[in-house]
Amino acid sequence: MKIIDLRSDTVTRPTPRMRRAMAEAEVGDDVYLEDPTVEKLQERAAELFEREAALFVPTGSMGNLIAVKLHTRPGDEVILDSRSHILNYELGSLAAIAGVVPRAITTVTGHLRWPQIEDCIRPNIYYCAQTRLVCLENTHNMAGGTVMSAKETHEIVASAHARGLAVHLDGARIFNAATYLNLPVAKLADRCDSIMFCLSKGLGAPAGSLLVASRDFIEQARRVRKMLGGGMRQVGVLAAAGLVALEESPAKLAEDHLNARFLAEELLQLNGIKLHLESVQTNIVIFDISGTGLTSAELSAKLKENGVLINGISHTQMRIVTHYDINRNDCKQALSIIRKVLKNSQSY
Ligand code: TLP
Repeated sequence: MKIIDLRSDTVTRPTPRMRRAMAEAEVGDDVYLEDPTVEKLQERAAELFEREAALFVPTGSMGNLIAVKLHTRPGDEVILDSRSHILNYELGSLAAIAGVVPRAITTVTGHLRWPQIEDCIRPNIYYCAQTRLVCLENTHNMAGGTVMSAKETHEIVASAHARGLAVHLDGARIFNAATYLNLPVAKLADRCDSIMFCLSKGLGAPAGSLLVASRDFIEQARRVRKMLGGGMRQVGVLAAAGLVALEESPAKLAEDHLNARFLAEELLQLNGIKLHLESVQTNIVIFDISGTGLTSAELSAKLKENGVLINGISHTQMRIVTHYDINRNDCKQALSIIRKVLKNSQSY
């Protein structure tokens, strides 16, 4: 049975070109700063974001944690959206390891606005924790892959800097946002003090993320990465796939977005399914199944029996993520299986 895996864009397998590049990669010990392929990837990332330097990190979570740790001191406050990845899916590492207090703001689109942020800044009184950092997420995963515009980012960064706050961008899927807006990623990162982006989401590399910032920040980040156990050795084999991903994958994202849109429009026709089409901007579709009488765990299990993998994100909500291993036919097939499974369970 063919498996159609719509759980995440992290499930992609390396392309033939990536595999060849990995096999042929020139490598060295990166802890000694001697891996030429890692150096090349870091230079390329810095160049794409028009920044001084970049650091290859094993995961997006580690990249985010290093940034939070460097921008703050224990006891400081960090403002972020209540559904952000940093707050919800990184094991509370910002509190457990960086020692900071998250100040979560509830938003509709996943994207913070400056007035909301400003309201949460702590006064400069000795008995108050001090607000040091704002974390943005573009695209916003749990809001359904929604995009923050360059203008909105610019407004927040300019205002945050004027108040002495740093801004970190969780840009795990920043290339999807750039595709949606038809802008270079550098424009979307604006003057954010640090940016993390993932090679292993829509760009399809097997592993790895980059932290991009000033040279000084990246020097410090290298120390924290080592402290967290993230100093890797002949890791050029992964960086080589990352370089290919940066070259060949951004152009493929538009198709993932069209497939997500197609799936969303078709899902909306089904009894018991609700979703907000306006939030389907990139490669993620979040939909509500309360009207089907099934829980997401039940529907997920029934779909799995039929070769379609879709995870729940709550009892009543599920998430589909499109990626380059999914084509339009896979989408059509997945839809017909969803229709069949729903029909069978609703006729009971
Ligand atoms: N997201 C994964 C899961 O952890 C939910 C996914 O399947 O979407 N920032 C954002 C916005 C992310 O979506 C993710 C991963 C990360 C950071 C963390 O990246 P990794 O998995 O490399 O630590």
